[in-house]
Amino acid sequence: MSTSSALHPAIERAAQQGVVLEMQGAVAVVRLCRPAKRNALSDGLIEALRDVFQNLPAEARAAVVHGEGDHFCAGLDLSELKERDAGEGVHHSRSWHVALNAVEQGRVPVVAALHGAVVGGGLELASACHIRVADASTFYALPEGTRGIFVGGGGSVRVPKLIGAARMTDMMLTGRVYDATDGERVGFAQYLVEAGASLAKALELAQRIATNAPLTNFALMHALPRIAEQPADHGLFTEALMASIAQSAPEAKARVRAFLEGKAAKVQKS
Ligand code: 1HE
Repeated sequence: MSTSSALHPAIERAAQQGVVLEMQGAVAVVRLCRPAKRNALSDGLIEALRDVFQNLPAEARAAVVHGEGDHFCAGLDLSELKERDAGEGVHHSRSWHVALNAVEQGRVPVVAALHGAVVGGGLELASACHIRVADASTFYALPEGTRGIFVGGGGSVRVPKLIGAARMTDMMLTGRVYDATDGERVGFAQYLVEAGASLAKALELAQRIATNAPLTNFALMHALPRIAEQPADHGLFTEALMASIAQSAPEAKARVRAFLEGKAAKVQKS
């Protein structure tokens, strides 16, 4: 792994604030580096996450997010939960929305490598990623309910899309914690691996994603979520537009030709 000297100044600043980016080939590896506080997301860390994802190096084709230490992320830094009035609270929540939108709606697909606590705002961050790989130590919770607050980092929008509003309501009303196995069963993670193996698996997936045609990745990140929320007739129309744009790209033509000429991999049972 190498830290490129040509990184955007905002990325250099982010590293000082606790979010470190290192390039591994075409994969941007983004690490939350605040293990003593279980990677709790202070305002500085949220700003740094935003800056990193808004300024990814041009060569990045996929990204991985992971946390240093024993936990992925303990959520909002509760020590910063000061006496905010309603207006300040709205702006604080909106600052999270900007940062996590930069993750979800940025330039490249993002794979979250989860382990240990994935709680509160940490779960909101994980939910903004496109793929979640959990290891056996992972657990998921939304302690906002028991802390007398509410999700504010996009959780009420993104978490129900993964597990449904009923399960999220239960988590927040009762403080229910899902372990790694049940977390995968209900839809938090698409992959479950042995303890300590989530980063390696996430990197493997990101490296594969980085070889996709960029327009395909774009369609999956930006068209699919919108189509899923459109009325069926609108969705089918948007799909037709996106499909025609993707298949008209020279890269798509070359890939299809390679298959027809027997030069591309077949689909194989895993
Ligand atoms: C923190 C935080 C934090 C740890 N803010 N300082 N999130 C929560 O309610 C989760 C709170 N955290 C925990 O339940 C536990 O810390 C963990 C299960 C994540 C990890 O337990 P453990 O035993 O490994 O660590 P620890 O001893 O609890 O914490 C180590 C230190 O990190 C300790 O500080 P120290 O100075 O005493 O060493 C903790 O105070 C500190 N720490 N988590 C601040 N979250 C946009 S809205 C989102 C709303 C939310 O995310 S609410 C949910 C917040």
